[in-house]
Order: sequence, then C-alpha cells, then structure tokens
Amino acid sequence: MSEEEDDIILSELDDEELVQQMFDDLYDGLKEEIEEGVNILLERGWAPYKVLTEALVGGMTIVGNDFRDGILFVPEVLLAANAMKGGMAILKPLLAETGAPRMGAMVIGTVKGDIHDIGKNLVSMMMEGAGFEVVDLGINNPVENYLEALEEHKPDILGMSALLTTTMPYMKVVIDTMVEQGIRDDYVVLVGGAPLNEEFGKAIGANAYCRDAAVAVETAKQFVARKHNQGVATV
Ligand code: B12
Repeated sequence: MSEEEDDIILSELDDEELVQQMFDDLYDGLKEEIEEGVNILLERGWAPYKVLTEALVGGMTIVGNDFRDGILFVPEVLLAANAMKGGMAILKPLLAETGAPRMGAMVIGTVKGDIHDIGKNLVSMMMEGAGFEVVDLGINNPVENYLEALEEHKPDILGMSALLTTTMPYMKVVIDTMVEQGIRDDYVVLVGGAPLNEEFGKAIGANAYCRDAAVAVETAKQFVARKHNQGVATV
C-alpha cells in the first residue's frame, strides 16, 4: 500500500467518495477496509440493501469486468470475493431482521462443477430477510444433494445457481431427474446466475429465471402466494 493510500481516513470521506474508495478497496481485496466502509455507511443511515447493491455489488461489477478483460486474475478476484464476503457478513443479520412474516422455505445451491457462491449467498440473505427459511447446500452440488435436501426439508422452492456456461446445463439434469421421479411439480424451481437468461430458464423447464436477488424475492413471493391460493381453492 502506498503512503498516500495510508493517509485516507474513510470516515472523513463524503458518501460518494467513500463508495468510490470502497470500489477501489474491493478491487484490491482489502477486507478490513470494506468492513469499515460498510459500518460507516450503516452509521450514516444507509439501508443495508443500499449498502449491498451500491457499494458491494457495484464494486464487484468492476472486478468482473476487469477479470473478463484479462486485467485481473483468479488470485486477485478471490481476494476481492473475500473482501465482499466480509461486508456481506455484517449486512446478513440486518437484512434478516426485518420481522417479515414467515413466507415459506427454500433449498438453494450452486450446481456441480461450479464454485461461485457470492450471488447465491446474496439471494439466501435476501430471501431470509423476506421471511423465507433457507437451507443452503453450498457449492458444487450433484443432483443427489438437491434431491436429498428436497426430501428432507420439503421446501416450497428449489433454487439453483450457476455462473459458468459450462455448468449451467447441469440445472436441466436436476430438473429432468425431478421429472423422472414424478416430483417436479411439487416445487417451484428458480434459477439464476450471470450467464443465464429468461429463455434458458424456460428451455430447461424452470418456473422462472431471476436476474438478481430482489427479483428472486419478488418472484418467490408471487409463486408461494399462488400456491397457497390454489391450496385454499381445492379445500
Ligand atoms: C468472483 C468470481 C470468481 C471467484 C468466485 C468466488 C466465490 N466465492 O464466489 C473465483 C476467483 C473463485 C472464480 C473462479 C472462476 N471463474 Co469466476 N467470476 C467471478 C466474477 C468476477 C464475479 C461473480 C460474482 O460473485 N458476482 C456478484 C454476484 C452478486 O452476482 P451473481 O453471481 O451474478 O449473482 C446475482 C444474480 O446472478 C442472481 N443469482 C445468482 N445465483 C442465483 C440463484 C438463484 C436461485 C436466483 C433466483 C438468482 C441468482 O442473483 C445474484 C444477486 O443479485 C464473475 C464475473 C461476472 N460478470 O459474473 C466471474 C466469472 C463468472 N468467472 C468466470 C470464470 C471463467 C472462472 C474460472 C473458470 C476461472 C479459471 N480460469 O479458473 C473459475 C471457475 C471455478 C469454478 N469451477 O467454478 C467467467 C465465466 C465465463 C463463462 N462464460 O462461463 C466469468 C463470467 C468472468 C469472465 N467474464 O471471464 N470466479
């Protein structure tokens, strides 16, 4: 770190400068600085969701672009991801403590061959905040993991995440297996991840593709409400 950077006192920056500095700190993988920045924004009255989307996800977008363009490499991106997770850990309890009524349950996991988990974790956090009970299966999940978790937890929703074009087809393997076993219609299947789109979601037989965590929450709520209404109608 240069002396010049040493001199920056985060709390003395105005909001806009601070967010810019957090973009730089995320880029440089500085976990403690990111944690400090998150705490300062919260103290200044920023809503946890705003800190998450504007400071953290915003910073990760820049990292993503430079990774794509060959300016950053895996070790640097891992550090950035680690810094992001430090910030997310502070926000997690705040997002979960909204006092929302219990909406339903979700099993979520990243598919086999894929170790990206930031987006999935963000979806989990937002779903918990919206009143869903979330069972997180982590990364690199073969079909068996999903099926066992569905059997054990009987959730309303199954969520799958994939960030690689090579792993996203695996979502179809899971859905096809559910069809074969006659359990597909027992669950709402939501899929997400940067390389996916709505068309892909439809093609593999998911109920919906969700572009981000906020859309995931809204979509989940709609499906669960519909499911409950159907339940009432058939009684
Ligand atoms: C961070 C990162 C990594 C980190 C992951 C750390 C971690 N713990 O997750 C590390 C360094 C480990 C990594 C490794 C690799 N990565 Co990477 N990675 C990224 C990066 C820069 C950011 C991803 C991220 O966290 N974004 C921030 C979150 C918040 O966004 P998100 O994941 O999209 O999630 C949101 C939505 O998509 C949605 N969502 C996500 N999941 C779900 C699930 C459900 C159910 C729902 C409803 C919604 C939903 O909601 C989320 C929140 O709003 C992306 C670039 C990019 N543009 O995505 C590349 C990227 C995904 N990686 C890429 C590659 C190539 C790799 C490697 C193969 C590199 C290598 N040579 O080894 C390996 C693969 C390892 C593996 N087997 O999985 C490529 C993929 C290209 C492709 N076409 O497939 C990308 C696009 C970069 C690029 N342009 O080249 N990576």
